[in-house]
Amino acid sequence: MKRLSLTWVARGCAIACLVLVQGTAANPEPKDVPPLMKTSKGADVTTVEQWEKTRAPELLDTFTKQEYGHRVVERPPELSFETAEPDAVMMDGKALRKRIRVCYGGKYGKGSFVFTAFIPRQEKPAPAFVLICNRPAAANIDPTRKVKSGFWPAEEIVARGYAAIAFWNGDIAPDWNTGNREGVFACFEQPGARKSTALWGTLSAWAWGASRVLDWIETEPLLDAKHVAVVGHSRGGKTALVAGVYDKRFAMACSNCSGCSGAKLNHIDLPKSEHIAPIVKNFPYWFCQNYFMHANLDDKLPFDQHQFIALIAPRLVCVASATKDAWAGPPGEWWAAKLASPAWELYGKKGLAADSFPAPDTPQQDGCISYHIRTGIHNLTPYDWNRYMDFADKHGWRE
Ligand code: GTR
Repeated sequence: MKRLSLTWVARGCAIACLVLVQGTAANPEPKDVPPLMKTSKGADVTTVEQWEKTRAPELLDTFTKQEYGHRVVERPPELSFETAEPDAVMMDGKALRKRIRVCYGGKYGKGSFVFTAFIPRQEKPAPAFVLICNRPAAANIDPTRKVKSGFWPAEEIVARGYAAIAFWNGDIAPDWNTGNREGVFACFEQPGARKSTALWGTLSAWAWGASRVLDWIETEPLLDAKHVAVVGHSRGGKTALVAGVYDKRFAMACSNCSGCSGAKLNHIDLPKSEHIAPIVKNFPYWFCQNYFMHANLDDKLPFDQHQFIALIAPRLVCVASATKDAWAGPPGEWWAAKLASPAWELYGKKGLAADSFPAPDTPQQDGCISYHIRTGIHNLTPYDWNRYMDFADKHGWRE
């Protein structure tokens, strides 16, 4: 009897220690996370100057070469905007719809895509949300509004005083494996096999498309180009972070259920979540080829997604998860947001101002990083949109 109880005491201690070290199964904690505020030479980063001159550039270089790839073009010299359809007053007179064709050309070809903007009819230039739509366009971003989808609740966005702008990712580059030879790639890269393993994948290409929409926004007096958020869900949510990191003109990036290679930290044990091996097997074309060598090394990666999110500081970031979306790894998404926060602190701001993973449907929005976990499945819903707009309101976007 005595021996038995001692065994149980020992077991209890062991479990308690494990919980302390690793967190509970429901609330796992990260392990061996690569440092954010230490340069590759081991110096502590304590000032904005060190961050901006040394640490942020070296992190950006790492993510460019190891994960998302190097863009062969940013804003191309040959870029123009055409009216794709005459402007129309819609939504019971509440919105002006513009349909714009972005035309671009490179050394090897020309391309174009059309996006839709619903602009609230108001006195002041409107702040805007640009959706990178990764779902079928006709069913989700219908410019006629005959088909309405919660994925892009344009009427609600306009009613809250924001312009609702959307484009379809497939118009920039196809979401299947063409060896990155079609879409925008084909205009700017020499046809044939790629010579470098560090060239951009489609996540970066789609984010490039969002930046071209922003180029137009800057020309449109009805819009407030200083207050533009980029939004995406899942692969689009990964893309929204890429857009926010590579284009500092975006004042906010909203990464909805983005998971692996988006907002999810890799240095955390979430067995049901997506890891690098399956993502690079199923979607090799999303990344640069150098990313493939990190398959099965998630917890040994010398870099991690909190460092990527940190590159958006001191601008605004929203990270969101859903309770039934284990594949995206919600605790990993929360932890990446949390561990990115010291970058905001350098600027005298707060990142994610919360100490623990929240209960469902209780947004954490006190700092410059917003986090919420919605009850429900992997999706982008009006609930998520309203939290993003709450956050923009909170930061004075409509004042
Ligand atoms: C999944 C993929 C995820 C996520 C998702 C989506 O198949 O594994 O990384 O991006 O697709 O985009 O819906």
